Amino acid sequence: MQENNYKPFIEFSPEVKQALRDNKAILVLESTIITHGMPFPQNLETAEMLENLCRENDVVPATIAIINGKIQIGLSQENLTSLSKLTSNLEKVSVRDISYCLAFNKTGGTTVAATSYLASLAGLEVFATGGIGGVHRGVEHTWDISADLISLKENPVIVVSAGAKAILDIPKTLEVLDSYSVPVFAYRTDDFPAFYSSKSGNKVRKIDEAKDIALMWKKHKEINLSSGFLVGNPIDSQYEIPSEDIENEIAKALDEVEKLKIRSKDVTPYLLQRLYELTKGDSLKTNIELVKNNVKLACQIAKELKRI
Ligand code: PSU
Ligand code: MN
Repeated sequence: MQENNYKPFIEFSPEVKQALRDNKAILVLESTIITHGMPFPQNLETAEMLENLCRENDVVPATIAIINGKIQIGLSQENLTSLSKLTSNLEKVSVRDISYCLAFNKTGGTTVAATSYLASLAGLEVFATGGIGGVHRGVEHTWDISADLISLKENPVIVVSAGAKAILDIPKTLEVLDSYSVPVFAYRTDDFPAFYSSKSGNKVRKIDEAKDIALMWKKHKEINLSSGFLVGNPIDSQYEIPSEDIENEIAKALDEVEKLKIRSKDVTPYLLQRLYELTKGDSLKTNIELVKNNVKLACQIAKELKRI
């Protein structure tokens, strides 16, 4: 099946091309986390570490980005370096931005939404990230609902994340996913995780093994369901920031967003950057640990899918 997913306008790295030929397990990674989610040099170090973690697990990493107006699936060292330098000409590419970037030779990091879209275009099915975007707190005033949720409805991709950030309204985020009929699971717990914290207090379906996800995915596709799956993977308690400990910082950062009238695609990067500053770097340490944890689980799922 892999070869006929070939699209001339997608540039695959040699490693990903070979993996497609050999029908090897591939894991998709996003790149907004590099361009807009973490400071330099931790963004570059983390991106490299995650790719190597895949390789150690016998899975080929396919980090997706737009480089000079080309859809790039699997990045070279040069690509990674240029995305990590955080220059002002790097775009945060969501689905709405892809056509613009392709037409005008732009370079940028793809969000969960854009990465899922491009992954499914290329026939790739398993994707690990840190946290997904969702319904923002105060949505009744701002109408700010991440395109990540719509992309989960529209693209058949298994997204492994540490849940939704506590900067979001998690109950409303889960309600939207419910309306969109996106299957949502949590790994070895029934409590949907809250990114920096392992629990949000919102109940979802518990799954215990990667192979259970693979089995459900097979059924999902057999009956022509076309949404993604969302797997919430809680951060290990030794690395978590309990919600009481970060709630004040979140409130402060949200207040600033309101006062400074930060809107639309700038909101999430601003909140992440401010939490990094307000927690004196602790939020970044946690962010790195949780995305690592997600890559490990997603590698298992990608391999189970090849097995069944
Ligand atoms: N979570 C992180 N770091 C990030 C993001 C999420 O820890 O950089 C990014 C993801 O790429 C996600 C995006 O898709 O933020 C959501 O942005 P928005 O809220 O504007 O949809
Ligand atoms: Mn938004």
